[in-house]
Amino acid sequence: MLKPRSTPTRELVNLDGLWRFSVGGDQPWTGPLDSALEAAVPASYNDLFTDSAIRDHVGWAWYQREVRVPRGWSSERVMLRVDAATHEGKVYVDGVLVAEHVGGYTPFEADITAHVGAGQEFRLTIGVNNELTNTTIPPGTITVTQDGRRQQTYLHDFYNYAGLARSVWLYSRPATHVQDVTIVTGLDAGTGTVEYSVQTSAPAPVRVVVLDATGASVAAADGTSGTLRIPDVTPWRPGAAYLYALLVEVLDGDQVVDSYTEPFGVRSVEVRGTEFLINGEPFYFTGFGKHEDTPVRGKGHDDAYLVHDFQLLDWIGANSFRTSHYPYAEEVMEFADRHGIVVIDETAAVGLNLAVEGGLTGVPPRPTFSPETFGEATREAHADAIRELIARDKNHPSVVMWCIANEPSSHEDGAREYFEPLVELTRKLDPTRPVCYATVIFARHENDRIADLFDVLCLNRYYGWYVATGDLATAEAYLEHDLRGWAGKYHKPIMMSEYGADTMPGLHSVWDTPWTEEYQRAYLDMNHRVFDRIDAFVGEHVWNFADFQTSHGIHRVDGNKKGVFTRDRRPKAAAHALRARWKRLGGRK
Ligand code: GCB
Repeated sequence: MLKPRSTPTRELVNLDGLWRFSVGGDQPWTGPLDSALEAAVPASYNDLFTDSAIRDHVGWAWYQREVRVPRGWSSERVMLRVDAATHEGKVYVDGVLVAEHVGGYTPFEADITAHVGAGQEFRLTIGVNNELTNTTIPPGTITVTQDGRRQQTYLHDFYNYAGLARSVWLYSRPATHVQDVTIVTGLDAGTGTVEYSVQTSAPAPVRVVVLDATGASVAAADGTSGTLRIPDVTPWRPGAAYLYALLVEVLDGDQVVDSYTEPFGVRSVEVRGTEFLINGEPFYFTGFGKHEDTPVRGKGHDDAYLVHDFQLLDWIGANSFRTSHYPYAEEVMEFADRHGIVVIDETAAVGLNLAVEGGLTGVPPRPTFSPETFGEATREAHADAIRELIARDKNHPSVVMWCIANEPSSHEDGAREYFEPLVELTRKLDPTRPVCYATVIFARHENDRIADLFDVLCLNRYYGWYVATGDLATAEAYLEHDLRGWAGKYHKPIMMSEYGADTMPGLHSVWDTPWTEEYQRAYLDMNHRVFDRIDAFVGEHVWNFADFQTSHGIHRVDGNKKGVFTRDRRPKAAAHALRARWKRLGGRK
């Protein structure tokens, strides 16, 4: 799905700001919302209000505002685009339902031309539902308390923020228009190859031009698909981004009826043996699993935090991050493209794992993969999540790998049957990027059933935290044994996609005491000693970039404290040690 952009043939109106807001209500789209509340867009609604009934609400919440269609749009299609409605959205124009969408982290849009008039105002109501069930991605369970309140539980730790956490747009589009653009690049000595394919809404001649960063034309072609060559290409490299743009024009005779520009970078990605290659050169990932999480806004996108987070990534020597545990805002992906940060792009499939209910035994009280638990309907929702992620992010040079699940119960019966078709689907949709999943600690090389289907072994391991807590010597032995097992069994690159220790800033000790700043540092040092001894190792992503909000739990103190930065982005002691290591490594082993 194309990002809405302002072009010579398209206009864009941003609908962010304060919207009327309510939870519950009977058919609230039929008239003005009966509520004194206003909510900020973009933001999760949960932390905006002091009323815990709103924060903990399970079900539909409503946003409403008036919107005026620009008067010059009388011969245009009028489109409404919601960047994200978590987890399900319904859009009403005056009383009419114009769009419905399930999946909280991917965009959807509707052609509302038939319901609005140029220069006229309409009432826009958007319902968002935060319910998670066996057939949603991510999954969850709704229970009812003794006093009749509905409660949402889930198998991931981050808080189930909901609402309109990203922008809402009104835009105009010509009747005959560019519907989709796919760009696949390669490097052939000093020449860049650009395979493109354009989908239009109706058959029409198409012209494409490649523009370099100065706006100069460097290649051009006619037709809806083909391969362009850029001589003396400047590749997109980690830490040294360079972007070209593909200008796509739909023609009617000499007239340009639609014009759309898609930025792209020329780079290649390949897994060869135990190496991860970008532009043919071995790449070593340094960075983090992140979250979209800030005080008050929850998962609301915020450009100020975006800029600051990337400044901190640069400061600490991180060259990459994983979009744990859901697709991030498109602004984040484009920023990564422009600033040369490498991204592992993850679906929201986190928590397909009932073994976590068995505590550290890893023995599931009931099977994870079954018709009663996670079955075909779950897999269909998961397939949709993969389709929508790839449709949205396929042209980002920063994205070098798809991660289709976090910590599924890959050691259980049924895991292979569940995952095999999803890996096939991912490869069919994008044959150019490697595919991974992040492995839970219960899945060891001896009992995991799916690792051979994937390109890179991404391991989440917490030796020294959840296992061998406070005993780094034992943890070091366990970790090395575990990693050598995988390295010995598979001839694939291995990276640590999560390792971390909860740390209260300001807590200190001369001993190996969990929760202290010294312990976080010693824990990371121990991990790094082991990583450096494993040849097939291609990267390290610390869990987490920053502290983040979670649901309640006796092992959570106002959230997850494994951040290397606090929730307000101040460095803990470990940040300085990581910085020294990552600056020294410089993206190479
Ligand atoms: C994990 C999960 C991550 C959690 C983390 C933790 O394995 O993948 O979402 O936040 O552990 O800190 O417990």
